[in-house]
Amino acid sequence: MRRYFLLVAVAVLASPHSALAAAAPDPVDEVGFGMLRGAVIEIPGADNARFLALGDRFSRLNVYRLGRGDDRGRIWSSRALDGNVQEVLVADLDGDGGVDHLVCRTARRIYAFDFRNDFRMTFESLPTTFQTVGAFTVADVDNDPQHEIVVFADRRIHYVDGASFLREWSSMNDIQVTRIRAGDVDGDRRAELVLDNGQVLDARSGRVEWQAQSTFGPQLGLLDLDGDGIPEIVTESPGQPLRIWDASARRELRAH
Ligand SMILES: [Ca+2]
Ligand SMILES: [Ca+2]
Ligand SMILES: [Ca+2]
Ligand SMILES: [Ca+2]
Repeated sequence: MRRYFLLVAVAVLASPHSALAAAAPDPVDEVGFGMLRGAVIEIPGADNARFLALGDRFSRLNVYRLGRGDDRGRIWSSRALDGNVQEVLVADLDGDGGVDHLVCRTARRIYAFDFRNDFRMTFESLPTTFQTVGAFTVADVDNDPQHEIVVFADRRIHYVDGASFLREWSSMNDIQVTRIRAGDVDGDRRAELVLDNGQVLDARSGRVEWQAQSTFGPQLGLLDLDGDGIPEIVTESPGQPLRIWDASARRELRAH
């Protein structure tokens, strides 16, 4: 049966120390429980059930059905991956408008699971593909309709095609990144990569479009707060208040 996952707000389940976890934009609804990382997802259909995809301390990725009653509980568990799950995203890899995959990373590898086909693993990066994987996101960053897995690994940013899973592009210069998000943050109908180091890159060329006055920090999300169709960059650092940045105006919108 063909099923679609939609994203839901995760305020109830979000880690209480992270306001961004509740405010994270499509396609990311992150949650964290201590060292465990996951994402909340929803399958519209017969009962609009909600599910939680969450890594565990045994290096598996699990999907739990949420709710009350006897039908809640774990519905799927991966085999042991190469290290604990560090990030999980729900993604529309084929670019048809409906999400279809869980994509996750460990410290060394990227994995993709097709939840429309019993969570079949469709991609696993090889140890020769990347040695260390520090961040990733999923976005359409080029001219083909499928979305790309944007991977920060081995000091470079790489694009992995979401249909062929071939590496299509790698950046030239060494950088250090702990978080990547992607979206059209300036309204020019081209995707940008937003890095926690405060840089906004044109996704197709890798060129730096804007360097913010300070770093964005490890909690990084894109959210259209004013409803103009262009997401703002929302950032949060430990012990710091939420900050909001407008990449089209190239400035911070407010600071408390
Ligand atoms: Ca899709
Ligand atoms: Ca594409
Ligand atoms: Ca843009
Ligand atoms: Ca906006």
